[in-house]
Amino acid sequence: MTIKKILIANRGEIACRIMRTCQRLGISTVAVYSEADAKALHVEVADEAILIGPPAARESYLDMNKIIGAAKTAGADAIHPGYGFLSENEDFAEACEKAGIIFIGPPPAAIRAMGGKSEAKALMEKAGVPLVHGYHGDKQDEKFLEAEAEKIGFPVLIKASAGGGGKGMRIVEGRKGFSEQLTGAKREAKAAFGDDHVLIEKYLIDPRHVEIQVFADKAGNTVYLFERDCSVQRRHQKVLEEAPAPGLSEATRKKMGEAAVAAAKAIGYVGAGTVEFLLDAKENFYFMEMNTRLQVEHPVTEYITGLDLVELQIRVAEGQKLPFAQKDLKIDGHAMEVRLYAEDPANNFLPGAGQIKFLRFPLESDKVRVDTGVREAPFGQGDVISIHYDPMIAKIIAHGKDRATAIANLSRALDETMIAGPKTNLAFLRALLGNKAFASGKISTHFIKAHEKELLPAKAASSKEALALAVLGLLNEREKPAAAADASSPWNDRSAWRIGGAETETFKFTDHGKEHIVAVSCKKGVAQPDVTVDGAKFSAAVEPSSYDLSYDAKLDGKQYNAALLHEGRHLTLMYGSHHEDLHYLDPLAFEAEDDEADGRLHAPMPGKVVAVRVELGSKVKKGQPLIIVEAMKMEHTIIAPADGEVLSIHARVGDQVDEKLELIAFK
Ligand code: MV4
Repeated sequence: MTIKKILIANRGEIACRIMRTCQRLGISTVAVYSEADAKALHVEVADEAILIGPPAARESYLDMNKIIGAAKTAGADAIHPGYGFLSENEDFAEACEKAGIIFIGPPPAAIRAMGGKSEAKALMEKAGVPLVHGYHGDKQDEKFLEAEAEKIGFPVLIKASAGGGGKGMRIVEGRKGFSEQLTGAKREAKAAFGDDHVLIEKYLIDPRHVEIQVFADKAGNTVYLFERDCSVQRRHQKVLEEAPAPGLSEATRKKMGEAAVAAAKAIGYVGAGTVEFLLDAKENFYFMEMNTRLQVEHPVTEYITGLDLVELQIRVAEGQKLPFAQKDLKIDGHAMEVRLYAEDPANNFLPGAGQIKFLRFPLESDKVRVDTGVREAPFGQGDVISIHYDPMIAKIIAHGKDRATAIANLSRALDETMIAGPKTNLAFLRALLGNKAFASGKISTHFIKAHEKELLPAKAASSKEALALAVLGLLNEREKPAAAADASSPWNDRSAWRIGGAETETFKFTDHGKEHIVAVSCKKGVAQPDVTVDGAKFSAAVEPSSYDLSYDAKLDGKQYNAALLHEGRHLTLMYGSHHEDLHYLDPLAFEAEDDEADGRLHAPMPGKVVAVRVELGSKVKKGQPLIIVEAMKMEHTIIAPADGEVLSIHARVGDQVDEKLELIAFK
């Protein structure tokens, strides 16, 4: 059977990534999309696209009937589920089969076997895969579980059997806290999964998360494609992944790989899967769970093996045998991936949403790869990061001959990356790659927590160089035509610039409570102005880009490529590893744009008001919580920016609020 047409039951970067392989193989692609994604990249890239419903995932990307219906309408032979959404849903896999459509993934029974933690552990125990010492049986009464915990030895970890992502997980230090923690874990598990079954394990103090990529064909050939270290995460959300795992011995690599293959064989696995292990400092490893799908971080494995995992998935689904055996596989160099998220590291990583106003990714090469589902946005018309879906903007992946080279290549790629609009973790990722402890390979699941202070540096005062570059950006912006480039535009006539204008112009900024003055004189025209920042003179040159907000600049002979986004008094300046928010006292912008100055506080993102902690006329202290808004599964607290008094409140508990809606006025 050859697959000629695939429907991709997903969106964003993974949909685009799957289509890239399909195009190379000459397979036609069908996208599905919600109303929120009508103009999304994955829709544009696909050969055909079918609208499947409103923005809410439950009514579109998670609705099996709509997806199978779309596949039938389009006449697709197969469905690729990507990851998330329906990728690990055995009912969906079964429904595809019933409809005569190939599900590009494992058999439904294999998905089911790994669906529950307790059942999976029992199967793995039989297959000889190492487990963390613990109890994963059916008995659930408290006295019994407490006795088991005692036998295991504290500290223990209570885990929801149906769980994932740390939900329903509780560490218990000693006998005293056991009862209370068990009740808490069961309550959380019941609420999150409708199932309060738990298991108990010895708690490993500071493990690494190392997972093995496995691949199996329908003939029973099963191999491992080595490991990925995904220890660098926060709150169970992966931030950086790499392959191979730093410092892992060949002997352990082989043992882990063989254990993962045994795990896959025990459940009759077919296709791409990942067996997750915890690894301790002595290289003991323990089965955690198996993900029965392709994973977000698969590109690092593609880099070190030279394989295209999506192509292999398609070949296996067609019934072909794996074109290699274990002995043919070798690790080539080192690969590293970071996840660029719309989130605000300075505000407890609050997930972000909103329009991308400027976006530049690094050039791709044999060493740098970018997987994204959003677009470069000329003149501010970028894609919108929607609250309905995951806030991941892109994965940036680099390869090198060794770990240090991969880090250097990835750092350079991040320095070529510019994004303005929603707040992102880009500076955090740069700090991570530049961190000494990270460079030494001393990573574990507690790495981010242990190094949080170094990774979240306080905002430094803007340099003279930054202020000069910002002003060059402002000059450049004035010259930019509103519409597309026009050869006869006066913009292209560099010599005519500012005829009749003032010889010297000043620009004012405030930064860290200080005023800065930048003076510009354009005797030789805008292309070569003299720029003076707080009295220090630079000879400058500026060369605009004809297609976006960026420009090439020179300051005292040093070359920069920069981009400037100008929104009233707020400037976003990006160059090299810098992303600076500058406060420009634009004479043309209104004072009232400044929220904090006039004490009007707005919703940080669309969401629901879950608590109002103050009343009209309340006297509040700086930092005091005022209103709590729940959005994207997290609570966000709006705090008083200064001491003051509440003048008005515009939201009640239960209100659905839009981004930028004024919630409270404050004196
Ligand atoms: C553990 C553990 C320590 N000891 N189990 C977290 C998610 C869930 N799937 C399993 N997890 C853990 N299980 C024992 N017996 C520590 C974690 C853990 C973790 C694991 C992988 C990646 C990040 C993590 C962050 C915190 C805790």
